[in-house]
Amino acid sequence: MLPPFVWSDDCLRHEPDAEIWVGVRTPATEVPARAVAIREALVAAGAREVAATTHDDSALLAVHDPALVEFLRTAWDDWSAAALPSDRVVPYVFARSELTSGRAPAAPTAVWARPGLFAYDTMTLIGPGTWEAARAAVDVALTAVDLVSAGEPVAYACCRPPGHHVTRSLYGGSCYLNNTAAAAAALLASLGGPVAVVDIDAHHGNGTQELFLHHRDVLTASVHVDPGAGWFPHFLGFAAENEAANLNLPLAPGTAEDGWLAAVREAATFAAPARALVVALGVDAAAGDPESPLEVTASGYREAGRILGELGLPTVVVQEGGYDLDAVGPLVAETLTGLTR
Ligand code: SP5
Ligand code: ZN
Repeated sequence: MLPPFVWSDDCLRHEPDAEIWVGVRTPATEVPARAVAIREALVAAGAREVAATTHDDSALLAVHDPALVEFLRTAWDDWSAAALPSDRVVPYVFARSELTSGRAPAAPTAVWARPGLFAYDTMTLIGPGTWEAARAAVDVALTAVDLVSAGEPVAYACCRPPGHHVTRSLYGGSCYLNNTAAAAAALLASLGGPVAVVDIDAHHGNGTQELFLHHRDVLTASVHVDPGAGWFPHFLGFAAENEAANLNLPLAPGTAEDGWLAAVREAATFAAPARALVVALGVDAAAGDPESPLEVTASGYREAGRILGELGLPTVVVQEGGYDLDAVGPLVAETLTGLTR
């Protein structure tokens, strides 16, 4: 028996089409078909679908700067009204804090300069429907929290766009709002702390780490490909960032089952003192995924689910990455099967 999964059609409204990588427009990999494929696999496996309900902004504003939320809410309308020669919102200047010696940067007059206040890469484009989908993804995650708060042992948020790369005020890495962090904040409010976030996406959960770094009631652990080997998010995700409430477990490119599961076990041990668990479930660590060099199999994902399920904690699973369209559905189904007890 699989846990219930939460769904919103609005998550399909974000169609980035492309990402700008090294200055070149390349095809987007974070596409609506990902969520459709996962939903299909879960329905085929007999999982119960629960419609997302709308939530006010309180959990969202517990983790994000209101200025980021307001920018994302209005960015596409402002951009399209400016009739720029680009069909997506993309930054061309970046308001780095050292540019202004730490002073708050001026609010730019030009619409085309505004993304530089909040974006940290050029790959995370905003178009029509991006806001609606990103906000719906938060509602999906919070509805999964509601199910678990009401006594469901495990619930899965089938959401996109993903969220774990977003900090309090900066978006990037194909992410706009941090669904995982909002779920952790809501779970902390409903069940009490500490809450643990175990992030098994192939990439470091940098946004979630930075959001909760000094928050003793949210333990964050991340198992990911070593950014020091040349992988996103490049600037962080190293073991040197570990402290009482944060554990990074970077792995060499090519790491398969054994090494990955050993790290998942370490993350689970770190999470064990918590009262509730959020799993940031990226299935991009699988062999064959176009965005990562890790080599985990479907049975490895099932075993990871089993390891995390053995903690016996109320558990919200939030979808993050995973870009092999033929594989993402079965990988999520395997993980949830392992988690079910
Ligand atoms: C949520 C998530 O898994 N985000 C990962 C974003 C990592 N993207 C890094 C992309 C680096 C360049 N990709 C080249 C392929 C161009 N389509
Ligand atoms: Zn990822």
